[in-house]
Amino acid sequence: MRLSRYFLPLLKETPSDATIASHRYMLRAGMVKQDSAGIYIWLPLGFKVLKKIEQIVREEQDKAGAIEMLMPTIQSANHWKETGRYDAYGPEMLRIKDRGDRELLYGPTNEDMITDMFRTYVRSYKDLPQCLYHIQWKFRDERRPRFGVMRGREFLMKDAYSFDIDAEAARQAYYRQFVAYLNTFGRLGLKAVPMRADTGPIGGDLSHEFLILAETGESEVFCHRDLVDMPAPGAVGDSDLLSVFEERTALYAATDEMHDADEFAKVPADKQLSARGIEVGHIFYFGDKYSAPMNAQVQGPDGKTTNIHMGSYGVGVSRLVGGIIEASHDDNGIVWPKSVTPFGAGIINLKVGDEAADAACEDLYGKLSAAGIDPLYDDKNDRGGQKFARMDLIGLPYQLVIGPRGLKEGVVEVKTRATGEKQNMTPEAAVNFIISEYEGVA
Ligand code: 5CA
Repeated sequence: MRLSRYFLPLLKETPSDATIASHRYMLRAGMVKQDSAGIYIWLPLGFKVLKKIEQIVREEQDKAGAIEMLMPTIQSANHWKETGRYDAYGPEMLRIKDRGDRELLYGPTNEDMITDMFRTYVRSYKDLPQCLYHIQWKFRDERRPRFGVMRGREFLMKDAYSFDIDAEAARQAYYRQFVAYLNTFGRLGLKAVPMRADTGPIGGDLSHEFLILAETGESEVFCHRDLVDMPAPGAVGDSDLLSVFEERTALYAATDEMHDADEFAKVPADKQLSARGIEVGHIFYFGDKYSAPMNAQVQGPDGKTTNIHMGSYGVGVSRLVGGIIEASHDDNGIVWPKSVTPFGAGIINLKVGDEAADAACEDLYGKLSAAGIDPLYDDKNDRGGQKFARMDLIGLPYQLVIGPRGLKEGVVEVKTRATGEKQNMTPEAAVNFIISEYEGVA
């Protein structure tokens, strides 16, 4: 992409209502624009990151055997009346009436709808287990939308739903999603810690939240320090799911609501970590909380009908855009992990109109594009300082700086955004360096 042709509306001033880094940088870098409280327009740069995160979440769900589908944003109130949640959910639910006075709502989550769908088709244990997911916009009329996309009213969520014959099988489904979450957050460059959590309006008796630690997080958390740096487990076979789950949950970790001070006191003092965190995922096992009132039953091998055992598994896809920035930024702007960066590298032409600089930039732009690096070429006629600040703000992992002076020596400058390290190399070496840096990033 050529910057001169792109739509990147950067802000010079920090908007006064943006109190945390991710919110400030998302506005300043032209990623989002607030349309009304908690509702955002995703501008091209922000949308690109959102799509990359969504794709990683999707790939890890697919690897875990979940199957993608799509449910509508607008739901009939009838499903919710059947489960008793229509009244229970309260003012967070946006209730709508159509022209025929029928009660509808903008879905805050989909347990009720998917349970209704599932019971329509599935009657036998032979059709289980099953796990279905979608990545769809949700609406919750939050009392205090804040921190930009982190606590929005309209937000993008991945929500998966598992269906099993009994509690044991359902727990296995839970462990499988638990492991998929560790791998998903690992690929996003995050250290997300699973913690025992309250189930809130979703219900159930087994639940974990995945939190990334950040001073600006809304949740208060308590955990064993060693949990924070545990690497993602990678591919885990069915027979090893439980042991990964047990390994991760053996050490103390709980959110505020589930915190047990006496248990926490048993953690060695130098390993006790009390911190703030951002909840980026939340998983639930709730058995027949929805299937019982909705009569979602299957016939077992013994001919008896039983309620389907269910769980649900959410990832805050749009919240993650902010969460990743909270975890990875400095005073100059965002520092994108390679897996979700909106462009692979920036090319800065220090003297647009100079024949040698223009030709070198075009050549680098063509080569990096052909290699799938998706570069952003700053071909605008601005001052160098402005170009450097802009490129630092939007946070691409690598910057190639090309000017007539360097070219006379046969070199361009390669800057690594995260470390600030600068190296001079020939244009060919720069292209190879960047290609090699992206090897293995999936
Ligand atoms: N049905 C279940 C799981 S599918 C559910 O709705 N879980 S949840 O309420 O915990 O939401 C799942 C994830 O969505 C949360 O972990 C969080 O990352 C994200 N999320 C929740 N509310 C918001 C919000 N107001 N703004 C942005 N993201 C949110």
